[in-house]
Amino acid sequence: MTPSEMKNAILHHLVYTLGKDVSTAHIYDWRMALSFAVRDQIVDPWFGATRRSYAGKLKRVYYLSMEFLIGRLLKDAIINLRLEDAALGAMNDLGLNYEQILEDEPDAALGNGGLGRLAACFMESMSTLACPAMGYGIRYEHGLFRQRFEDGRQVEEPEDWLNQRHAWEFERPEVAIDIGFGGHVQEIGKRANWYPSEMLIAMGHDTPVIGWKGRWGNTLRLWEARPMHGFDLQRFNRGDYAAAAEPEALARTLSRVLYPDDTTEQGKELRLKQEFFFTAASLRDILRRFESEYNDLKRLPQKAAIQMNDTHPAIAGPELVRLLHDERGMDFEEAVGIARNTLSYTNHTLLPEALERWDEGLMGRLLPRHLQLIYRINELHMKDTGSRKVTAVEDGHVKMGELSFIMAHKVNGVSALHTDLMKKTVFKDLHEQHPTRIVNETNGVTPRRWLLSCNPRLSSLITETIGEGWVDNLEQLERLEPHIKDSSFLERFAAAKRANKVDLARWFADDLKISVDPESIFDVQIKRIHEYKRQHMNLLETIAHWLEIRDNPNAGWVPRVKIFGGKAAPGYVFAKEIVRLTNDVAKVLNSDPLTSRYLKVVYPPNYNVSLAERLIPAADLSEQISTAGKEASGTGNMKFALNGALTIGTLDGANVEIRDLVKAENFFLFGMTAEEVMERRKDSGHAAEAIAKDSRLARAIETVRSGRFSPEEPGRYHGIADNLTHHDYFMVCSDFTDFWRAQREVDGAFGKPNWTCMAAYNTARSGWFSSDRTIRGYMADIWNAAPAPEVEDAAE
Ligand code: Z15
Repeated sequence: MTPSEMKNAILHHLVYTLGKDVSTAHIYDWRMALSFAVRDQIVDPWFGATRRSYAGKLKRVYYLSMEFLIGRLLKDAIINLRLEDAALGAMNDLGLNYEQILEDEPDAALGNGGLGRLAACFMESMSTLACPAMGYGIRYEHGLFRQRFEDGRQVEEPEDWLNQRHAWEFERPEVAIDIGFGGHVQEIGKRANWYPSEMLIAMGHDTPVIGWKGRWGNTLRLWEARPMHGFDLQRFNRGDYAAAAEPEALARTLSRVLYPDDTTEQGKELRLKQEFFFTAASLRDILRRFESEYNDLKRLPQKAAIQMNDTHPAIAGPELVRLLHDERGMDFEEAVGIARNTLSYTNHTLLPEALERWDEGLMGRLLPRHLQLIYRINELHMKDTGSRKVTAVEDGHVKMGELSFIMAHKVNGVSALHTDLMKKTVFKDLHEQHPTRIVNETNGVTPRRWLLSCNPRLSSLITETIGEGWVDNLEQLERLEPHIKDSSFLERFAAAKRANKVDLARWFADDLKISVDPESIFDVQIKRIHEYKRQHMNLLETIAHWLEIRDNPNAGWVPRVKIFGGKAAPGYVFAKEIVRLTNDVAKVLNSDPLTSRYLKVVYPPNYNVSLAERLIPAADLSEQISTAGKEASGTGNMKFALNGALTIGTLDGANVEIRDLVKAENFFLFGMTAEEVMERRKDSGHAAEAIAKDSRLARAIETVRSGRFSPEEPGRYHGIADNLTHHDYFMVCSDFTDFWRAQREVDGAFGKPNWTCMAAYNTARSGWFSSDRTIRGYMADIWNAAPAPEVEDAAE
C-alpha cells in the first residue's frame, strides 16, 4: 500500500464511516479513520486463514483465558502488516502527528499482569506461526482500574475503554449462547437433565489477531453477558422505570468488570459465575463448530486442543463431560477420557493464596450438576489410581488445581524451576500417579511488540547488522555476537540506549515534572506490587544508599534513577503501604539537595502495557528480585534482557534460564536459592539475625520506622517495619546484604566500556525467549497441532 492509497482510505473512512469532515475531525476521528483503514487490510488475510482451517480440516487450538492484556492494537497491526511507511506518509500528508495518533488509543487492559499479557503474546505468536487457533475470554466493560496517586496513596478509578468505539472488534449477534445458573437436576439413570433457574446470553465479539507479515490471522472471541429478556415492558408501563431495567443490569454484571487481584484469590460468587460464563460459552461454541465439520465426537481430541490458562476455566472439565455425557449420551468414562485428551492446563503459581478453591455449598447452588460430576470424576480418578491420597474435594471445598490436573492430559509449568517445584510440592502426589503428565514450557514474549515496535532504534541497528530474519526467528540474534567486538557496533548500541533514555527523561520532565540525568543508571522495577516481588527490599536498598550518600556527599557516587511502576490490588493493604512508601521516599529523596544529583526515585502512576513499552527500551538495569521459589516465571525479565538491560536478580522463575543463556558474567546474581529459603524459614529468628548482622539494613528499617518519610504522621510505616523485623516471610532481610553487594557491583560496572558489551550479550542471547519458541513447544508437546501448510506472506 502506498502513502497516497492509505490517505484515500483514511479520508474515505473519515467521511463515510465516522461521518466527519476534514475541517471538524478531532484526533479521535483521525485515529479511528486510520484504524479502519488498517483494519480493512486485516480482513482478507484473516478470512483466508479461517477458510484454510476449514478447507484443510486442520486441528484447532482453543486458548481459554480469563484475561487478555492486549494493550494498544493499532501500531501492532501496522507493524505486522508492514504498513509503517504508508501510514506515516499519509499522516504527514494530512498534516497530522503520527506518534500522537498512536498514543491516543486507550490500552485494552483486560488483564492484571503476567498471565494476561502472556495470553496476548501467545495469540500474536500463534498467528505468526500459522497455528489455527482461537482465543476465548470475557469482554469486560471495565478493564483493570486506573491508578492515581493522592498524597502518595493509590486511588483506583474505573477504566472506561469502551466509552470510545473499539475499532478492532466485530460484534457477532448471531453467536449468542444461552448460559444457565442454579436450578435443579433431574437424574435419569446415570445421566441427568439440568434445569437452571437463571439464564442469560453470551454474545461474541471477534477481534482479529494478525501475525507477522499478515501470513495468518486468528480470532480472539470475547463474550459479553446480555440479558435473555432485556426490558420489562409491563413494569415500565406500570411506571416502575428503574425496576423495568433491572434484569438487564443484573445479567450484564457478569461481564462488567475484571477482578483486580493478581495471584490472590478472593473466592467471590460473581467470580465463579464469570468463570463458568465464559468457559461454558466457549465450549458450546467449540462443540458447535466441531459438529458442523465432523460427526464423530470420539474424534474431538484429534481436531481440537483446549488450553486452560490457569484454573480459571477449570470448570471446562466437568462442563465438557456434561455436554458429552448428559447432553449427547456418551458413556461417562468415555466422556471423561475424551475431555481429558482434549484439555490441558497451565499452572502459573505455587503461592497458596493464589490457588483457587470453591466452597462446595456455593458450587452446588450455582452449578448443581457440575458438583455431582466433580464427585464422579474424583471417584473415577481414585478408582483408576487405586489411591485415596489425592482428591479434588476436601474440607468442603473443590480444589481447582487438582480438578484441572485430573481432567488434563498435560499440565505445564511456565519455567524450568517452576515446573520442577510443581513436581516436588503442590502436585507431588499427582505427579507420582501420572509421571508423564507434567511438562515444562518456559514462557516467552513476542519480539514484534517487545523489540521491533517498542524499540525502533535498537531494531534498526539489529536489522542493519544481521538482516531482518530475527523478527520471526529470534534466535538469529546470536549473529550479533561477532559484532560485539566491533567498536562501531558497540557505539551504536550504546547510542540507541542513550537516545531511548533521553526520550524517557523528557517524558519524565514533561509529564511528571521530574528531571533526571540520562547519564544515570536507569534502574527499573515494573510489575504488580506484591510482597513476594519485594519492591520493599528495593526501597530499603534505595534508602540505605541514600543515607550513605548523605554521610559522604562528595565521594563521586554513580548516579542512579530508581524507577518503579505497578498497581496494588485494591484490597491488599500491605501492597498499598508499599505504594505509599515509594511515593513518600521519592518526595524526600528527590528534594534532598545533598543527594538528588546522585539518586532519584520516579514512580509514574498507572503502569500498563503502553508504559512498559516506553520504559523497557530505556532501562539499564532490570530488577527481578523475587524470593526464590515464588515467581513462577516472569516475562518482564525477558523483555528487559532482549532490550539490552542487565538483570539484577535471584535464582527464581525464568531468571535461571536467562542467566544460563546470557552467561553468569552478564547477570548480577544475588540471594538465596529456593532450597536455602525453605531451609532458612525453619529458623524463626531469621529476620532479627539478618538485621543484627547488617548495620545498613538496620539503619534503613529504623529510618522507615522513625517517620522520616512521613513527618506529618510518624507512625505511618510501623506496620512495614514491624513486619520486616518480626515476620518477614519473604526474606527481605535475609537477602538484603547480598542484594546490596550486587547493587554496588552494578555501580562498579556501569559506565565502563564493558557495560555495553554485557548489554549487547543480553540482546544477542535472548532469542530463545520468543513466544514463538514457546508456542512451538506447546504445539509439539501438548496440542499435537501443526502449522497450516503453504503459508505465504500477505504483506511485504
Ligand atoms: C499471574 O499474572 C501469574 C500467576 C497467577 O497465578 C496469576 Cl492468578 C496471575 C503470573 C506469574 O506470577 C508470573 O510469574 C508468570 O510469568 C505469569 O503468570 C505468566 O506465566
